[in-house]
Amino acid sequence: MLKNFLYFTLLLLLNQVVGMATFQPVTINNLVLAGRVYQMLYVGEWLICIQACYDDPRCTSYNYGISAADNGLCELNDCGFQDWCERDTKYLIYFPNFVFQEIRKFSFYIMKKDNNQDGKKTFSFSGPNDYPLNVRQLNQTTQSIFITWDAVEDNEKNGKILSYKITYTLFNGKNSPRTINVTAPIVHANLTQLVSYRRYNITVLASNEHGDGPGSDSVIVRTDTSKPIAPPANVTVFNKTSTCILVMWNKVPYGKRKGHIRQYKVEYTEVASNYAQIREVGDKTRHLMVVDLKKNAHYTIKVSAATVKGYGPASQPLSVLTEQDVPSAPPQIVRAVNKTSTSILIRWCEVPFGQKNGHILSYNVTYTMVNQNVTTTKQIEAPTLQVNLTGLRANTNYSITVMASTITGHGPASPAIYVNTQMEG
Ligand SMILES: *[C@@H]1O[C@H](CO)[C@@H](O)[C@H](O)[C@H]1NC(C)=O
Ligand SMILES: *[C@@H]1O[C@H](CO)[C@@H](O)[C@H](O)[C@H]1NC(C)=O
Ligand SMILES: *[C@@H]1O[C@H](CO)[C@@H](O)[C@H](O)[C@H]1NC(C)=O
Ligand SMILES: *[C@@H]1O[C@H](CO)[C@@H](O)[C@H](O)[C@H]1NC(C)=O
Ligand SMILES: *[C@@H]1O[C@H](CO)[C@@H](O)[C@H](O)[C@H]1NC(C)=O
Ligand SMILES: *[C@@H]1O[C@H](CO)[C@@H](O)[C@H](O)[C@H]1NC(C)=O
Ligand SMILES: *[C@@H]1O[C@H](CO)[C@@H](O)[C@H](O)[C@H]1NC(C)=O
Ligand SMILES: *[C@@H]1O[C@H](CO)[C@@H](O)[C@H](O)[C@H]1NC(C)=O
Ligand SMILES: *[C@@H]1O[C@H](CO)[C@@H](O)[C@H](O)[C@H]1NC(C)=O
Ligand SMILES: *[C@@H]1O[C@H](CO)[C@@H](O)[C@H](O)[C@H]1NC(C)=O
Ligand SMILES: *[C@H]1O[C@@H](CO)[C@H](O)[C@@H](O)[C@@H]1NC(C)=O
Repeated sequence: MLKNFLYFTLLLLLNQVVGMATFQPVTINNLVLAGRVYQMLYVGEWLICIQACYDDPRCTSYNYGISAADNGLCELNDCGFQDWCERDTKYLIYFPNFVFQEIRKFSFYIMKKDNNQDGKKTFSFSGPNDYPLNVRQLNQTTQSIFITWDAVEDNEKNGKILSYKITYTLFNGKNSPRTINVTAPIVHANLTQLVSYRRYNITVLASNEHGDGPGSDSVIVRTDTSKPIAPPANVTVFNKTSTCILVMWNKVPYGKRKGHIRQYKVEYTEVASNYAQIREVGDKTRHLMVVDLKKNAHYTIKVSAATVKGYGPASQPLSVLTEQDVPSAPPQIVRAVNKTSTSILIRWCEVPFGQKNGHILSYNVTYTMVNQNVTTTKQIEAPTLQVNLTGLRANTNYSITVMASTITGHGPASPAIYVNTQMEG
């Protein structure tokens, strides 16, 4: 029966219309494909019937009544006969003055076959057979990932690819995935409003007019590093002395680092002078001994952490007062007045500011009869800055020193001054 078919091609016409060189259209006179008609049209010209079939991706072939008597009946079939579509001729029936033409490879556009339990072939409209290949990142910022992919292969499309659906979620995250659609033939997407330095799990699927195809394998892409958004935790000061403090801290809380922590910075500022100094340590170290501090001075301590993008916020300033120490200088300008034969009035000035090293509690005035080598000490409570030494011997050479004390002890003695008491009478 097949040998009787008259084949001729409208290749030139169809290649223009269908744009498909790989498929050989088949035209058969006086036969129609029965049972697969899904739409009937009356058209004035054969070309309109071809165009109608071409315009509808579901249309694989058509039957067209050539004679005037048939009024230009154009039947669109959702099936052809060349490919899977039942090579036996039971659908092809003799019908004079009609022409049957198959214009596309059936499976190219529409259907997908599968075998159900009783072994019969069934046909159904379906989404693409395959997923977009080579889903990959082109670049990323701290809050966006720009991805692209390859179009689905022609013979897996099952129709015309209309859009791609990108589903993305935090890797191992518990949030429900987000989805965006892009219209084919665009094969890229910019996923935005992401969180920095987090891994995202991205899949892409293609959709045709019948539905979605399978999702691609997930690709894992990390957004860029940014600066930490929180300071190191639990900044604490240990073992402070008058000139040293040991600062310790914990890591920046997980999720707030926004990248690999490269280093830490300890900033310490002497409050009185507002003089700030900075020390940096590597990422493995989470303590710093700050030395050469002023004694009995107020400092504020702040710690911050840096990624490659820079430092994040500093911790809340921690106030520290260094410990007191003994004064590092004696009371200044010690003077004596020898008004009487048994007394000497001693006056002095405070230890210079900055050398007190703490709160001056008292002064010890030591006086020695130079010739007899007899020493006496009087303790004077601060802030008094003078003492009347009484009960002295007349006309005697005394050496006198003064020293200041904090809670820690006494500082150096002032240089000795020598005073003679007045003659008796
Ligand atoms: C990311 O890649 C796209 C496509 O190659 C390009 O147009 C864009 O400028 C790139 N952006 C950055 C920030 O590199
Ligand atoms: C990545 O996404 C896919 C599809 O959404 C999901 O099946 C898979 O479990 C995800 N993997 C992780 C680690 O989140
Ligand atoms: C994407 O397209 C699907 C179906 O075409 C639709 O259900 C979904 O709402 C769309 N999603 C977005 C974010 O536009
Ligand atoms: C993606 O969006 C982000 C944020 O809007 C933007 O900074 C980035 O340049 C965009 N990337 C591309 C490749 O357009
Ligand atoms: C503080 O100093 C003491 C004694 O020197 C030492 O045993 C202790 O470990 C130090 N504490 C810290 C936190 O370094
Ligand atoms: C801060 O210290 C508290 C109490 O010791 C502790 O529970 C917490 O885990 C610490 N934080 C960090 C980030 O180490
Ligand atoms: C004073 O006495 C001390 C010890 O008490 C002694 O070291 C010192 O040399 C004596 N000085 C004089 C001038 O005698
Ligand atoms: C100061 O003088 C008092 C009284 O003489 C004495 O007890 C004390 O030890 C002296 N302090 C110092 C630091 O020498
Ligand atoms: C010091 O004490 C003596 C004896 O008590 C007294 O005569 C003298 O006026 C006093 N000097 C001063 C400055 O108070
Ligand atoms: C008191 O003694 C010192 C030291 O010995 C001496 O330099 C000074 O001249 C003496 N002063 C008087 C008035 O004798
Ligand atoms: C105080 O006393 C007089 C005599 O009365 C001396 O001449 C002075 O030298 C003395 N002054 C001192 C500082 O010793």
